Amino acid sequence: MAQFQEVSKQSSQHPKPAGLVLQYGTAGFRTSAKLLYHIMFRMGLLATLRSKKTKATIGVMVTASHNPEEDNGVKLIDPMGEMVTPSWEGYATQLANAEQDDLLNVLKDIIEKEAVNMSQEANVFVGKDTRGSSASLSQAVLDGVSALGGHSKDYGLVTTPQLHYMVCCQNTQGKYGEATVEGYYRKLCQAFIQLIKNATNCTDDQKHLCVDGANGIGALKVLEMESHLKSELQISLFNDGSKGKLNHQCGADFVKVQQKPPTGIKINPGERCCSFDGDADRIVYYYTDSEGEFHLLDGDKIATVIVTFLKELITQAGLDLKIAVVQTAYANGSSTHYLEDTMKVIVRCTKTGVKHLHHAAQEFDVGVYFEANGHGTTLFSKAAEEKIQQLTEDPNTNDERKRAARLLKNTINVINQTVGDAISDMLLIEAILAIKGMTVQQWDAIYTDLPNRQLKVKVSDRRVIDTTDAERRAVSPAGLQEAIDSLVKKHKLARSFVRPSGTEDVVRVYAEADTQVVISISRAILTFSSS
Ligand code: NG1
Ligand code: ZN
Repeated sequence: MAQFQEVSKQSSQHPKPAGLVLQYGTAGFRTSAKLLYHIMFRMGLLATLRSKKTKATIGVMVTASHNPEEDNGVKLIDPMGEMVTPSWEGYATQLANAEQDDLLNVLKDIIEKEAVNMSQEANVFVGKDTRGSSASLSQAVLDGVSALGGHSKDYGLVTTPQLHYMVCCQNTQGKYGEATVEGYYRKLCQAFIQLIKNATNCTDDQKHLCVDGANGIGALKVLEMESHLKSELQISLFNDGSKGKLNHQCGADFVKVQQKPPTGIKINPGERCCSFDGDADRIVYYYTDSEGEFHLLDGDKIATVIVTFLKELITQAGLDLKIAVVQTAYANGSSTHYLEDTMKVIVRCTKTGVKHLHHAAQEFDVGVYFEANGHGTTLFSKAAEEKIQQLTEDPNTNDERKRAARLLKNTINVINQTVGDAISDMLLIEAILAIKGMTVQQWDAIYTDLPNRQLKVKVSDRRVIDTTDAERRAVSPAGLQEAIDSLVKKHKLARSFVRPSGTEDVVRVYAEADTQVVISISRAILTFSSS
């Protein structure tokens, strides 16, 4: 077939370094940019097959999120804007690792297994972040799509969540919104402005926010969006990419892991600040107090303020909806206690990686999911959205219930339900704080985080560690869990676990307690992995 000849010809221009083995992990493929040209071409091929198979538009995002500038990566987006389905992650790995002369065989194998109709049309949306390597890498994706005769639309520089949004809009024939960046700003900002009308007595001070753009795509997009906000939110943008290096000493990952403010930002005591990561799918908030002490409001605190707001509105609207918060093992124990004991909401714990949280959240009418690192969003079931819509239109509903229903409707519209989105999360949080008349200090005081540490341990083979119970317990190597248990037992309110990272060649160690116990626990792991 002519198509396959074209694939052969073009793939030789994107040759695979012999022997290189990469895996489609929690964040897709991610490594040094110079090793990724063949991967990008092949993901263009795979996205085209996926599009033919699903008869829908598929997305391909070129980014390495919070990784250093020199790295890059790629992720596939399924028709509803969600992460690609696991069986196709497997195909991605097979295709990526096929040696040059075996590529067509692997490709044909996938076509056969999935019974892909090769005469079906294919559409692929492509986006990229601001890395130096992203332009040529995304061109390789486009080459892959055209080699198999697919159509592509290049969105150029977009945040990861913006591309997820475009894919969803396209495949729902505009019901979710218009598949353009302008359409995205219009939908989110109009909803934000409607919400903010309910913030009586909001001062100019409260409308001000410092944003650390991580010297990445999020900074560009905040600038693009500003005019749509009609001064209802006044943003001072730092790390806008004009001077500093992407993610270097800044951004959400740096702030969360280092538990300190990014460089390149000027913050006055008490001022509300937030940091995006390199592709703007994560956000964390923070401030410094009058003593100069740093206070972090991470994904757990974000989930808490969102669920508090939603629960109040749902009660006011008189709706019977099942609300849950989905977390991972990294959620601070204080947040879990507060949500379960004080807020009385259902809390679920899943494995690390947003696709797991996303799926768990889909089981509820309202599912708020956040990783502690600030990646998350809120999902509303179709039935919940319909009930809310009906209430806004019901002539027999009293004013209080109607107001709550309208607020819920605008809340739904400010949220990007396809994936965690720093811009959308920021607008939602800003609206909530304004409506509740809540300062960042009051938000922070909802509960007090247990002291915690997260560190990486390099071991010879991280796969020797296997876990269970949403990664909270190690089942191998033998004796490791017992060693952790005996250390944890010695400290009040202590909890600790280890798991192999899905994105780096390291083991991650997490510990929380009323004192810092992590050092002794990581020592125990080192002893085990070297024995
Ligand atoms: P790994 O490397 O598997 O811990 C990290 C983050 C995840 C998720 C993925 C994808 C932590 C502890 N882990 O996964 O939450 O965001 O990267 O980017 O933050
Ligand atoms: Zn990211």
